[in-house]
Amino acid sequence: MGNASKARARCSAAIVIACAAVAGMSGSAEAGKRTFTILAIEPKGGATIDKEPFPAQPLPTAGGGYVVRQPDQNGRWEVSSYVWQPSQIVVEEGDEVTLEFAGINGKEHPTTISAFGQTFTVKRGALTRVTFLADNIGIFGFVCSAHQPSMNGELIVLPKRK
Ligand SMILES: [Cu+2]
Repeated sequence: MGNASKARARCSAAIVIACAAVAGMSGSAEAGKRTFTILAIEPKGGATIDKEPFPAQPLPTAGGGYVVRQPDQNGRWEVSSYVWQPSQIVVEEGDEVTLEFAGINGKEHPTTISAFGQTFTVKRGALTRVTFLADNIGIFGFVCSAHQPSMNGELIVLPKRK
């Protein structure tokens, strides 16, 4: 096979993969019922001051979304942040959306999805399930008021494909 033929073969293989991905998307959307699991988690990192100095400009902790621990007696300092994982959910207009929030880190997360009239508290070790009709197109927040500015998610509602 010449170089041009090889290039064509690679190209058509890429197109097949792309088409399969699109077909998969429409397949999952056909049912109109979409369910997602969203974890409340707290990634954490740290070091000792002999290896890395404590940050001169530490993270903004006032809203509770970031936690900074000053160096302890051994010189160890830590930073963490409360986040939703994943923090973006994509659905289509008209889908019946179920979000299952799982509390992993943090005692509780008072949460609102104001665009869809949902207010609830996600507790550690529990699943909090909300179901609603995505009847508005746009980008809508799911927000934990206890952990700002980091614990914000977006529900993206796309126009329904014809
Ligand atoms: Cu929270």
